[in-house]
Amino acid sequence: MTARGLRRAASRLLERPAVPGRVSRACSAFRTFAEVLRLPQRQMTKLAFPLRELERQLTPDSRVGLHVKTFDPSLEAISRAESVFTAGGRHRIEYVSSAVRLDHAPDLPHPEVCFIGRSNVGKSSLIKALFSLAPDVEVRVSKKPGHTKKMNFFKVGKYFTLVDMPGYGYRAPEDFVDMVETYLKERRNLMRTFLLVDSVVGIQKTDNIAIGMCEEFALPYVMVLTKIDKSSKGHLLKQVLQIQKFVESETQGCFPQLFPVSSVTYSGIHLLRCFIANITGNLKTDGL
Ligand SMILES: Nc1nc2c(ncn2[C@@H]2O[C@H](COP(=O)(O)OP(=O)(O)OP(=O)(O)O)[C@@H](O)[C@H]2O)c(=O)[nH]1
Ligand SMILES: [Mg+2]
Repeated sequence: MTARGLRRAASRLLERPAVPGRVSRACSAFRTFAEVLRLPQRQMTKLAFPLRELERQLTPDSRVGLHVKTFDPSLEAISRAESVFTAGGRHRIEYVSSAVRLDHAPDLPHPEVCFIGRSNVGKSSLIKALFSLAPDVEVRVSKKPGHTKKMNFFKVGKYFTLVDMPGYGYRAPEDFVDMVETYLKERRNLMRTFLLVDSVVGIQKTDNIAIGMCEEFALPYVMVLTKIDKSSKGHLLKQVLQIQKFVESETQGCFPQLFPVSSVTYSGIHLLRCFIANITGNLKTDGL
């Protein structure tokens, strides 16, 4: 796609209506991995490794390929990664600043990861769940699409920076394309982009445009399937298989393993913490 074509496609990211989400209840349990480890085996697996649990639904001969073992850390590695996300002492996890233009973004030396996706897909909620062990950090979420209007930068001690992006699609901010496209194209320390897809509706047209953008800019990105507490196992399995097939056949830069999560039940949150700690170089890889 030419730069102009991409820009035209990107401007369509502003147009599509989002599917309204249900109001979610707050959940304070299972923030820490120690709490998850105390659960009976089956429940523990469901929370820690949602893909592994889904795999049980398949007949043995069709299991190949669902639970891609590209990133398959030990329980011990997941526990260790938690310290990166736990504020305390000199390890401060804090909001730094917001920006509507890349040249207003804070100049931080650490590796950076960002979260993109349709408005209302659950970006801010996911970040809030990831930061639930840093109670002083305020991440604002809303049931109304288009809530996050700026790029919000959070510093995770001396380890990395995390960026909450405005959503594309329905009620996206007018300057979305200039803001986000420029950020994705030019941010030098951007290490990984997390592209969130709603498990209830799967990949939508606007998601395809965002995927096209990540591919065009040769970004390494990872797909996260959100709100898995809202879907039946059967529906979730169908989505996972469809998206994994799509990633395998249609993408170059996308990590082959999908991360299903729920910011309500904390399913998949601990694994994702471990993945982020790992890719930002903050988890020793031995024992993974
Ligand atoms: N059931 C359920 N609801 C969720 C989950 N994650 C987010 N939500 C709800 O989805 C709505 C949107 O969440 P946000 O996190 O604000 O979505 P966002 O992607 O940041 O939206 P914008 O800032 O508008 O782009 C809120 O009502 C959340 O409570 C989840 O895992 N499960
Ligand atoms: Mg938001």
